[in-house]
Amino acid sequence: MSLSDFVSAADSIVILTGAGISKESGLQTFRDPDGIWAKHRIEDVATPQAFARNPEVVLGFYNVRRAQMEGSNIQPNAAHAALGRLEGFWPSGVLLVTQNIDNLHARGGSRNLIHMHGELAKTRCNDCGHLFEGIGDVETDMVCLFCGVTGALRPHVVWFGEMPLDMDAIGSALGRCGLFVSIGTSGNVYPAAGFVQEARNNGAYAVELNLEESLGANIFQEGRYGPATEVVPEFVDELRIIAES
Ligand code: BJW
Repeated sequence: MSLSDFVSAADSIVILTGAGISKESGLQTFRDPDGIWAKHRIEDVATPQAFARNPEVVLGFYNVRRAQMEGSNIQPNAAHAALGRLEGFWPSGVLLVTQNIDNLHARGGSRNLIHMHGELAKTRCNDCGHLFEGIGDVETDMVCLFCGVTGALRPHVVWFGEMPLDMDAIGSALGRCGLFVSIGTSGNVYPAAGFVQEARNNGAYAVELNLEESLGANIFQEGRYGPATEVVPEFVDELRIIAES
């Protein structure tokens, strides 16, 4: 059996990505042994309560990660680029939903892109909700230039207990896609970890591309395991053959 037995060019595609796709670009994952959660406690840096309790620590955590992301050594890799190409040739629509807050998918050429956990390059005022782009480091004494409130600026990211972004658009794409692909995510965090079941309930074929089996690996009909820079371009090449046949 091959992919073309389950997928046709008439199927729209939803792709979910996680930190594993950016690992080979030099950004850390969360739950691998050398990951971010091995050095920081979630309760200290990734909840609204942490920000209320100790905004300096939370802002500092994201200032460091923003500076890392903006380093000249951090570039989109072959997996990001392959997904950018896929959007260009696939005839029936590709929606890329990323849990990542880095900017590597856009820089890799993807345009139909939802950042469901927000974007590190953006800053939001917790008071008026205004979104600012590209203002760099955020400090507690900064004033929102939109509403004038001091100390309310925060990274535009989704912390635990907060609602992920664009869930309606994601839900409707999951409801009509013929192929669901999950790449580089451990399947620990909901609602993203539930997308595969949602897509399958609606009849989609589901494929996991990851370094190792994720928590929900048994829900996928197919799994291909290896570094994203190898398995993703190979998979996209197979989709190109289907698109052209
Ligand atoms: C490679 C590779 C290579 C390595 N190539 N692969 C019980 C049941 C259901 C839900 C809940 C529950 N209890 C609590 C919840 C809700 C909670 C949740 O899911 N908790 C779980 C821990 C149980 N979820 C939420 O709170 C979410 N909101 C929500 O549910 O809203 C509804 C609601 C609102 C109000 C009240 C109540 C409910 C929000 C989740 C926010 C997640 N935020 C973070 C941090 C913020 C952004 C940031 O700082 O970057 O998002 S946590 C962190 O995990 C980050 C990631 O996006 C997310 C997912 O991680 P990811 O991408 O999967 O990374 P890893 O490290 O886990 O996995 C990497 C994988 O790559 C591994 O498998 C490697 O093997 C692989 N890999 N190298 C390919 N080279």
